[in-house]
Amino acid sequence: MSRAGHTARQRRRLTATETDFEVVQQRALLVGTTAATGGDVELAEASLDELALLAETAGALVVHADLQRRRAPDAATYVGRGKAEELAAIAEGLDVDVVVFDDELSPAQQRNLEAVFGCDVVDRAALILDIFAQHATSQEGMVQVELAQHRYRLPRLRGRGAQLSQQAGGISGARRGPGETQLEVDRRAVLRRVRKLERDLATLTANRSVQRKARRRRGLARVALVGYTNAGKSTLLNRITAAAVLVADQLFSTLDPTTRRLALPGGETILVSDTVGFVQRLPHQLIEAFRSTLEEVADVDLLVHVVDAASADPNAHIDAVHTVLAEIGAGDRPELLVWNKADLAAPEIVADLVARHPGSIAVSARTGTGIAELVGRIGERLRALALVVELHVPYDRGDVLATLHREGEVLTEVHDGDATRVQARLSDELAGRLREFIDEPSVRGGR
Ligand SMILES: Nc1nc2c(ncn2[C@@H]2O[C@H](COP(=O)(O)OP(=O)(O)OP(=O)(O)O)[C@@H](O)[C@H]2O)c(=O)[nH]1
Ligand SMILES: [Mg+2]
Repeated sequence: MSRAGHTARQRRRLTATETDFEVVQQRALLVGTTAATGGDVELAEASLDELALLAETAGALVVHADLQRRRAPDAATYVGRGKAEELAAIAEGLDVDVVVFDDELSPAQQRNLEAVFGCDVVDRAALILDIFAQHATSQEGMVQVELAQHRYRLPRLRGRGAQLSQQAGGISGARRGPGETQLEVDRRAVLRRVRKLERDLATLTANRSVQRKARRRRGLARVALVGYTNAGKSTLLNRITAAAVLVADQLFSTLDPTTRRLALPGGETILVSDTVGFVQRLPHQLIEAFRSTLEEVADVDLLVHVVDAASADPNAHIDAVHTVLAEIGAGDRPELLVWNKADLAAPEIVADLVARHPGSIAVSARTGTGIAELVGRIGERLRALALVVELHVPYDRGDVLATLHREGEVLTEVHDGDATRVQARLSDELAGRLREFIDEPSVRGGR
């Protein structure tokens, strides 16, 4: 056991006895490698920055971050034993309580690394699950997070059990030690809990779909604010609906979708939902567990994709969001790209972002700049989505097809002769841009 482990424990004990209510921040050391990003150094750096933000959101103090160039993870210790020992010395010197790896660790790697470091070792998925657990407030959110945590831990139980059994039996290869029996008991208990949670979730999901049907019957158009975590979705919803949605400067402050009514200048009422923020490499256990919540997104008429214009790499955030959207079956929804925090970013950068993404709009949820225009644009996009046009897209214009899929709603796509015939709902603005490909007079089609 290293000194770092002891001091951490002592510090926790001191807190409990001497200063009852003080919360001690865990001191965290972060480890990233290029193995997690297919060798790409820049991506690995961005991912490590994001990990630091995640660690801080979880309440930790990041005291050191280490990026290692590595082609592939080491099977036993992820970074290689020599490197792990070197990092353990740094961790001891900095009095580290927890080491966070920016990738998924196998149960064996995690166990071996804990032995080397003499303190807690967690991976990116465990950290994100932790944050979700801290922030879930609704019944459904809490059930979903607990389910994801159990699914994450189940395969790791076996690792721990094997270790216990080896300690108890003392002979490697002894498969039926007392630890193994305890392991089976533990596994059964967890599986029982998982099945109960799945039943609870099924009931809650059924309620949700009843609510959704009722909304549909009322015939209101539906819009969802989606985007990378901390992009300003909740602030923007507050701004455009004057709704009392929780706004906080932390990641994942919204775990439960909040839906608000919004009156458009034209007089029609629509529904706008806030959603959980996305990050790169969201643990698949979480996506599974949150599927019912996220499915609502696959069902809306228009996605308002909020991007932090002041972030270091907005395009990486956009890609991460598109990946999650595709995973939950919402990749085909029409999207309105909104550059938020225009007050923070340099004006020329904002202008460049808007120019590079035709149809996008810049706003500031904080100052209110561009909000009226955004509301107008949402109304226009929704009305125009009822406009059905036929297009003739030559085979060498994959870019036009991509635009149609991203900004319009493609209804049918037939390949004939030298072109693709597409029937799609488009906004007036997009129809104007693609005028040369439109070959049928527009018709109004109801939804
Ligand atoms: N300067 C500036 N800050 C903003 C703007 N919009 C939001 N913020 C701030 O950004 C932080 C995150 O805002 P939220 O609205 O909680 O972001 P979110 O996208 O809902 O985040 P999650 O729900 O945690 O994924 C808060 O501190 C907001 O005050 C803006 O236009 N300008
Ligand atoms: Mg939010």
